[in-house]
Amino acid sequence: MSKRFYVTTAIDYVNGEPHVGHAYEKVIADVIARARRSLGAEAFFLTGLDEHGQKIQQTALSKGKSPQEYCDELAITWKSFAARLGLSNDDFVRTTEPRHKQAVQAILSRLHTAGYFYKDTYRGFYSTKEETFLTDKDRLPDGSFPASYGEVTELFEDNYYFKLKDQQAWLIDYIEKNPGFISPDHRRNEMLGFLKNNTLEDLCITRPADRLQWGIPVPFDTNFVTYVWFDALVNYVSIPAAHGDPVVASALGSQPSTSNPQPSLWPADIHVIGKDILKFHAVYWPIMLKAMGLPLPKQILVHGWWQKNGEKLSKTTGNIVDPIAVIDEWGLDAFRFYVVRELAIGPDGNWTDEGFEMRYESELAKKLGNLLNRSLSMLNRYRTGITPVRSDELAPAAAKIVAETRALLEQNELQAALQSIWSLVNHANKYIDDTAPFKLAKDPAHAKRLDEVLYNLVEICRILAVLLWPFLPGTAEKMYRQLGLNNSPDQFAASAWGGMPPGQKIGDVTPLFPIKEKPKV
Ligand code: ME8
Repeated sequence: MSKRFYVTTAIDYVNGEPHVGHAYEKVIADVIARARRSLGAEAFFLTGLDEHGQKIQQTALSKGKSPQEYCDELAITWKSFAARLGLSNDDFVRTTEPRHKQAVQAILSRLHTAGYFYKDTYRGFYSTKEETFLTDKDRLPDGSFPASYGEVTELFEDNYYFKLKDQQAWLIDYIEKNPGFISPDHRRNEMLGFLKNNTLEDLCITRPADRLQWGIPVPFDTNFVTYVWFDALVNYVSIPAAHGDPVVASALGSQPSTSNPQPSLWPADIHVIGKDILKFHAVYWPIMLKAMGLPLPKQILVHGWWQKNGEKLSKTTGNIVDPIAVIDEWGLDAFRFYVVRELAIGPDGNWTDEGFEMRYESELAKKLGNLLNRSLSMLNRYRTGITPVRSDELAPAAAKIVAETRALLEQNELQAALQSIWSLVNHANKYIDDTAPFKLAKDPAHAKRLDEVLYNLVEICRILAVLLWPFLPGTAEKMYRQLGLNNSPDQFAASAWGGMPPGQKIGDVTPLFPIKEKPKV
């Protein structure tokens, strides 16, 4: 049975504030999913929310709500955030849903029966804020724990542990033999360094129910709930299982749907995550999967973190970027463009309002917007808005950039793909300057040459819409409407030269990215 291309994001903590870092990650995954669909693959894009844990329980109770009520309210904000980002996700997982909880419990039962877990008593320190146990290695030189852990309490409690000690050697071997498994390379090296220089501690996969009720009950011992990370990571397979994925169903011991057999999703093609949660994805998750008898994801794609004006994002200091405010003011595609164009997937990025406005004005309004506007206005003025006969003058230049963009999209080099697309924008703007259609229009003897130039310009605009669709879907659709085309530019194959039909009447011409008047000082 065929396999669908499957891309996921980290699932956000439901009690966090949606910020530019969350938005960036979701937009990158969306561009990847759309690019694959445009290239002809059947792609499935999953995002969602991480809803269990002590912090949620505490906050909900302090507000006089049940944790579920509290999560339900917050989930509305996050779902509308996803919609405002224009995400084309095929599903939205919430870890409090029965379909997810069932999968977590099935996995726990199977791994318990297979002897992967043991029970032991823990005595030591615990950070509720990070929901993690601390060791002496976590202490500062003065013996205290860093403030980032919040209040640290001493604990003495029983828990279940996942044996990790025997797992280190195969994982190192796997990462070494599969160079694309963790991308970019420096993150792969970071993980190899970690695995080679440390002995893995067994992973505590439960929390006692008398301390934490807001978690998935452990099926073989109801005195415990599941550790949030064990719960959260499973979303990547619980949703495929819910969609009838035969590979996951057999690992979970459930029956795949025979009435409506689905092409498999697992293994995921790409997990898009931020740099801070790499260890969970590159160490614990592969070990969990191997124990379940499931293949590993093909790639963990690790992005960097956004700052603003060179400083960490922080609600307390007010150093924030509110993606919704930016979208309200500048439009969704301007936001999507800036984050993908500004930051390659890997390094950290720095948001500046000046940088945003500069890219808006120069790259979107002046280069792309003006190209379409000038081309269509000239077609209106000189040819009553009717596309002339086909001419192939710019076909070789377009073909070269189309091929380059395709290769970059296939490698998820999104920033470079945008650079490549803008090289076609620049080429076409230079073509206007070089051929000077406004001069040609003055002399009827140049009518044929003017026809050629105008056809080449509208055809380049059409091809640009196709190339831009995964990044700026709304803009790409608008470009097609202005060109008078009724279909969607959502198929990469339409970037082949000659798609603009001669005799086509173009649509209404309006600026794609209006220049904002600056207040006078
Ligand atoms: O870690 N810039 O959730 P989360 C870029 N629930 N990305 C950022 C960022 C920033 N300033 N701040 C956060 C969790 N992120 C878990 C994930 S997955 C099974 C469970 C990224 O809400 C962060 O790196 O804290 C992560 O990939 C995502 O936002 C969600 O972070």
